[in-house]
Amino acid sequence: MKVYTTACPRNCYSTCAMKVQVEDGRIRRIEPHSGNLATPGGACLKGLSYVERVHSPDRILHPLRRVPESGAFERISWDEALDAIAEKLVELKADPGPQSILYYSGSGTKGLLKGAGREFWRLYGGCTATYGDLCWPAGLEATRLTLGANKHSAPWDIADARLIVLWGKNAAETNIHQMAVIDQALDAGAKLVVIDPRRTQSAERAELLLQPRPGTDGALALAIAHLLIGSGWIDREYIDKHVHGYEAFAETVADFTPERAAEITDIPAEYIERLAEHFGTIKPVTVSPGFGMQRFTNSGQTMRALLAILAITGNIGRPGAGWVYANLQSHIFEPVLDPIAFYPPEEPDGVVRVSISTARLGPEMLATQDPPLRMAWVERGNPITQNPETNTVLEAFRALDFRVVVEQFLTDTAREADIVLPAKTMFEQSDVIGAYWHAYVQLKQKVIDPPGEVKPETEIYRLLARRLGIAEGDDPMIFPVSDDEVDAYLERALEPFPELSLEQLREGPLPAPGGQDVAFSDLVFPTPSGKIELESAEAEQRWGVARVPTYEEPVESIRAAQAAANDHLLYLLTPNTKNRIHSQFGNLKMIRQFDDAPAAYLHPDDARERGIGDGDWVRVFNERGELELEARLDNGLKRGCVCVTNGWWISEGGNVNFTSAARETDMGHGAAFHENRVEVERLSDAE
Ligand SMILES: Nc1nc2c(c(=O)[nH]1)N[C@H]1C(S)=C(S)[C@@H](COP(=O)(O)OP(=O)(O)OC[C@H]3O[C@@H](n4cnc5c(=O)[nH]c(N)nc54)[C@H](O)[C@@H]3O)O[C@H]1N2
Ligand SMILES: Nc1nc2c(c(=O)[nH]1)N[C@H]1C(S)=C(S)[C@@H](COP(=O)(O)OP(=O)(O)OC[C@H]3O[C@@H](n4cnc5c(=O)[nH]c(N)nc54)[C@H](O)[C@@H]3O)O[C@H]1N2
Ligand SMILES: [Mo]
Repeated sequence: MKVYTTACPRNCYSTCAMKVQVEDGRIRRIEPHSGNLATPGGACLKGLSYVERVHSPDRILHPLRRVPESGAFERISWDEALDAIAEKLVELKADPGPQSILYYSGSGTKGLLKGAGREFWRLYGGCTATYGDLCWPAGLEATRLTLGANKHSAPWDIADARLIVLWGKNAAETNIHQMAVIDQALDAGAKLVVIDPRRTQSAERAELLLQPRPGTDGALALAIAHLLIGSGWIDREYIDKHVHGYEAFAETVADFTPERAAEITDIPAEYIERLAEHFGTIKPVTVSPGFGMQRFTNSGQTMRALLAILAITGNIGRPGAGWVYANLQSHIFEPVLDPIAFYPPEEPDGVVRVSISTARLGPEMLATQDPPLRMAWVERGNPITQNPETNTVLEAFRALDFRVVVEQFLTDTAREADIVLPAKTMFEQSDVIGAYWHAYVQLKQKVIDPPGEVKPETEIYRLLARRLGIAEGDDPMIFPVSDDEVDAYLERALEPFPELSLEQLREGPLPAPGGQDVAFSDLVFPTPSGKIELESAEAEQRWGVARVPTYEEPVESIRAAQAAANDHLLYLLTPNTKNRIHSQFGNLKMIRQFDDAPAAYLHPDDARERGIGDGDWVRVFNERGELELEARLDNGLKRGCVCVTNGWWISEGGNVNFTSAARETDMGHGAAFHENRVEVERLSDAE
């Protein structure tokens, strides 16, 4: 038996370090690695389930071709698969041109070798790429505009906070290691406030739970700022030295009374006053906003309003204080993860790319002209399930001539493919990864050979490049294949950082060079004014929003619906859930024993009004689509909301994105799919 150090590359805050026991080419056991101080307890159930996932009988182990007549998949050889793809690529490049191919990559894994895909399509002559992101850009952009950079204090700093606000974040399920540090703070007497339309597990030890109407947090934040200013609960000296635009901001919140916010948010004014008093009288304060909250058409402005509370109370740059959103201090290699890179590319390399919005993938794929899209290549993503407006995404994929999906499992997206290529897992090729909560650089180490005929993406691209006669295809520094080539590639990436070496990373995580444990402790803010910007000219120029944070009613609000006599009167919440990462892990026995079918949670009063009882079979629907599933009653849910977790596959009956809209957030080109009005009706009784 051998034990290796590695790290989990899923799109998740924790990015746990772990030790993997390997025997006879099989992963036997996953254990904690003490080198990552943010994840001392080790991996969650999902991480432990890798012992099943990697060796699952459902894994795709060889190329597959869809038989047009029957729709079933048949096994083909790599030569057949690559020849067919190369032939298509030659044909499309000549006519109608390389931009007739969509290259779509999702968030299935982290790592530097993801760059091979971008490089291949550049060498091929271009493609249609996507800009924006499903996950976090409105908040990234709001933070960049306000603080100048996306970084936050080390995970353990929150132990020193006296007030912690989990604002639209369900850390108990999505960042479980953060909950352990929050517990330390609470044990030492800190207060926890949770702001979420659901009573989540994160609220178990909360002193205050505020349940806003979805999409209205901006109004809550502006009223709190109003009360802080009115009561003199602000840090004048800090504002004078470090805050730009305070006067303009104070003016806009002058009439944002708690009564006005109570009317908008549906939170009683006395609770708003209590939270303002907490912000005004307790120090230090850490606000940890979720990503879930910034997927509305007004959420960039909302995030700026939340940040303003911390700025005017002097809670940025001090121990135990701050804004814990996304910590990109370990993103030292990849300009890709800079929010700027989410904007439509400016083609600096001279290769023409058409670029379409990830949030509006379906409609924009269909609308693309000059040339129209003919083929798609998908890797590391499951856009049929995870992107908004599934029916349009399906229509757009089905309108193509040819689809290639590189996957580990037959997901909803893989099922739409003409050719499915088997993908490696994290254990089958080494890579260097960063994180977005702690600031460690880690080696995701190869611990077993790929099973069956699985080939890593770098090898797939090299083989295709050869077929296409792309000379650079054989360059191991572009498409590394053997273990030695991969090591050389990673060593070159590490070269500029003498603090980091592959040798050391094999033993455990290393802190990213140049990081700050207390973010902005130097009170240097890389904004145009050098200060925290409550007023931002760039916000106005780039995104067309007001220079200061303001509140706008979300486009798809229930109030607008009531005014228009629309009868879809429930907000559909589609949060993440503990035992899945989006659409991954749900196909495993270890996970299904806890959660084996999707359910729609309703407040008992909303259910009663619709004649729905616990366990009844219901239809959740709107003009964009529908899903049928079991209803469950939940007293902890805000009235007017229905909740179905995201990530269930179509074949499991739970794909929430049938109902969501392909719409962008106000900044950052994010996806505003949480603005989703639905109705629920009973179909039949509980069995
Ligand atoms: N177990 C697990 N962990 C994960 C993931 C996963 O899929 N599973 N995904 C990872 C990824 S990619 C991401 S982006 C993060 C997301 O991490 P979180 O932001 O914590 O996750 P969400 O579940 O999207 O949203 C959090 C909460 O926001 C609430 N919410 C919805 N609308 C509103 C609103 O208008 N106002 C307020 N105040 N709250 C609202 C929801 O009810 C939900 O409880 O988690 C990461 N970690
Ligand atoms: N309604 C609604 N929709 C949402 C969300 C929501 O809250 N509500 N959350 C959104 C968010 S925050 C996110 S981040 C997205 C996530 O959406 P996606 O980025 O599409 O992520 P996953 O669903 O995790 O799917 C990733 C796929 O990559 C595959 N994969 C993993 N590793 C590799 C690899 O090394 N190579 C290849 N080729 N494939 C690999 C996995 O098997 C999996 O099928 O979903 C978004 N969609
Ligand atoms: Mo995400």
